[in-house]
Amino acid sequence: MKVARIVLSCWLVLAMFHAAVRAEEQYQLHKFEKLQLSDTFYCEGASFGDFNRDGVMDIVSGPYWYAGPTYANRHELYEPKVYDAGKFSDNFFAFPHDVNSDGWNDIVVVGFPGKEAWWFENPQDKPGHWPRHLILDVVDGESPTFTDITGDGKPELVCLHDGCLGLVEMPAGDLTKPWPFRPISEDRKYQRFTHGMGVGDVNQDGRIDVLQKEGWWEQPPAGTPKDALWKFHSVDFAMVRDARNHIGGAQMYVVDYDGDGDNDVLTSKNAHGFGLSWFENKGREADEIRFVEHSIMGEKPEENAYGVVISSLHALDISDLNHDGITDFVSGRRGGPASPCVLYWFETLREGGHVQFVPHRIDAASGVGTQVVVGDLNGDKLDDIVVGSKWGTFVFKHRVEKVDREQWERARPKPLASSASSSAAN
Ligand SMILES: [Ca+2]
Ligand SMILES: [Ca+2]
Ligand SMILES: [Ca+2]
Ligand SMILES: [Ca+2]
Repeated sequence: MKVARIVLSCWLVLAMFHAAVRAEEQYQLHKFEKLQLSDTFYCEGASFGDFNRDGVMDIVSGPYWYAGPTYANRHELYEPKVYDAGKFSDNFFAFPHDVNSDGWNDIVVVGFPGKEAWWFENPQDKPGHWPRHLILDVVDGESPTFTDITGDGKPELVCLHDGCLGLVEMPAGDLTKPWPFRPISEDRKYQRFTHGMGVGDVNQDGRIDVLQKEGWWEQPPAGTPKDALWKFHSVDFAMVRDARNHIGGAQMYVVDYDGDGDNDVLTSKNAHGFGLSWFENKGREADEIRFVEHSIMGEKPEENAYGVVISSLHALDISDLNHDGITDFVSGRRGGPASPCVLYWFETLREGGHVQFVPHRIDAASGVGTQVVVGDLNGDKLDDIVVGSKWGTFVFKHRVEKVDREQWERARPKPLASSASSSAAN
């Protein structure tokens, strides 16, 4: 009895503690302080890494890296060229990585779709432009990525080339010679402006798979010969063409949104139009994972639970921004300064098995390019946002403001009438 009472009182204290923690977490506002590093259109993306080895994260966007923590001083990687915001630049993605393992972060740059990927070699604090080395002459697709999906500890450039989906792996030998491309799909006549791609373990076998707008490619088990093609699983993630023949979104993500233990998929539907959906994993049927689409946002306010419409979602990144254990995401509109370009974070909520995405507006004069990156720049455990777009280069520094319940409720995005919100969730 005594033991039971002690257990019970411990449990009560614990429950009260949890309630207090939850209440405190509930009344926090997530604010983002906008820092504009440049107002010039040099590139379509940005990222961060420590490029001068002072232990402080720096920003890379287009021809410059900006030294943290103030980003006031910038340094050229290569000769800058200014682009017309009505057109496109020659720099779509920057992926910091110590390519040559000399302890200094280099930068992999993917250019305009159908053009080259390069790596810029960090000159180790020496002045002048960074030596540039060709990785691949033609990188097709609009959302390539550079990350280790094979599990060998070295990142691969995941992209389209010669009509195929495949991997560009870092060679064991001379890294300054072009790197080999290895197809993982048959020739599907993919072209340079193919939209929508992501990586993630769709079937949870511990091997990272690759997703595109029309399905996913299953990475074979370790030890499979490297020239074996990956098994294709057809799923209509974003196959609806619009009037201008646009099809497919941007970066696609594999996340268990509904918390039922299996992996779901997030994708924008049309990187030059409208639509954003998550696809609920419904388990296997005849040995194929079946997905059911839930629209998050369409082209009319009534197609979003909060009445939000954003077009041209050409870059997304995921992170648990509010530390509630559920992965949120960041996206926005890609476009020139002629019209407003918003940046949002979408807070993922699970209530009674129902998944909701609460759209929080961060800004309306930056948007995204083709790459938006979320990560902790200053070590305060709050994920910040880095944007390179036609509007320039931006850092959105994340901070948390503790407020009372009334202030919190006032700041909360308001859903449309409940009938609209329940229909929008279907
Ligand atoms: Ca630094
Ligand atoms: Ca897998
Ligand atoms: Ca799930
Ligand atoms: Ca969260």
